Amino acid sequence: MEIKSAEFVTSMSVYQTPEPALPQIAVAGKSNVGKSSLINSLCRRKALAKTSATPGKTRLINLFLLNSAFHLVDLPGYGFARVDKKEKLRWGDMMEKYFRETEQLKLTLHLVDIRHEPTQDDVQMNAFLRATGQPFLVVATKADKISRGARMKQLAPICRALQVQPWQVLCYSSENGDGREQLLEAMEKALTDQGEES
Ligand SMILES: Nc1nc2c(ncn2[C@@H]2O[C@H](COP(=O)(O)OP(=O)(O)O)[C@@H](O)[C@H]2O)c(=O)[nH]1
Ligand SMILES: [Mg+2]
Repeated sequence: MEIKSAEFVTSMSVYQTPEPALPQIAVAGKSNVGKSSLINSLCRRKALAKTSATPGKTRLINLFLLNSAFHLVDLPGYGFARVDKKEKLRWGDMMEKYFRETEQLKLTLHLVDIRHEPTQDDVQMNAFLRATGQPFLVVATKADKISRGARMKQLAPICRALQVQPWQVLCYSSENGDGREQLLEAMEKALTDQGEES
C-alpha cells in the first residue's frame, strides 16, 4: 500500500463515529511513545499530527483520512505521570467507548518504546485490547535509538510483558523510516481481510 493522500479530519473529546463510517486503524500507546511521529512518517508529512517533546495534557482523539479510503486514529496517550484519578477515569471511559462503538476498527497499533520494559499501563492497555478481541499489532518505536544487533535482546522483555513472539513485533523508526514498508503491508492486509477468516 502507498499513502497517496492524508488529511486531518477532526479532534474529538467525546468519540463519535465519523460520517462516512470508513474502516479504521487506531494508534495507541503511552504519551511520548511516538504515536504522532509514526503517523507523520507513515504519511511522509512533517506536521500532520502534532508531535511534542513534552507530553501533552490534551486528551483528544485525532482523526485522519488516508487515501480517501480509511481513517487513521491517533488515540490519547496514557501513563502521563501528572494526571489525577479523575482524568484517568475520563481517559478509560473514552477508550472503552471508542473500542466498544467502533465496528469499523480493523487494527490497533499498540506502540511501545523499544528501549524500555513495558510499564504497568502498557500491560493493562494490551490486556484491554485482548479483552476486546480486536486485532492488534505491537510496534516497537524509536528503533533508531538502538543498534540492529541489539534488537532481539531489547525485544525480549517486551515480548514477555505483552505475551507476543519476537516476530510479531514490528520495529519502527520515524527518524529513518525503518519498518515503514512492513507497517504499510500489515495495514493493507488488515484493511482488505474479510472479517472472521484469517
Ligand atoms: N529518535 C526517535 N525519536 C522519536 C521517534 N518517534 C518519536 N520520537 C520523539 O519522541 C517524542 C514524542 O513523540 P510524539 O510523536 O509526539 O509522541 P506521542 O505523544 O506518542 O504522540 C518527540 O520528541 C519525537 O521527536 C523515533 O522513531 N525515533
Ligand atoms: Mg501525539
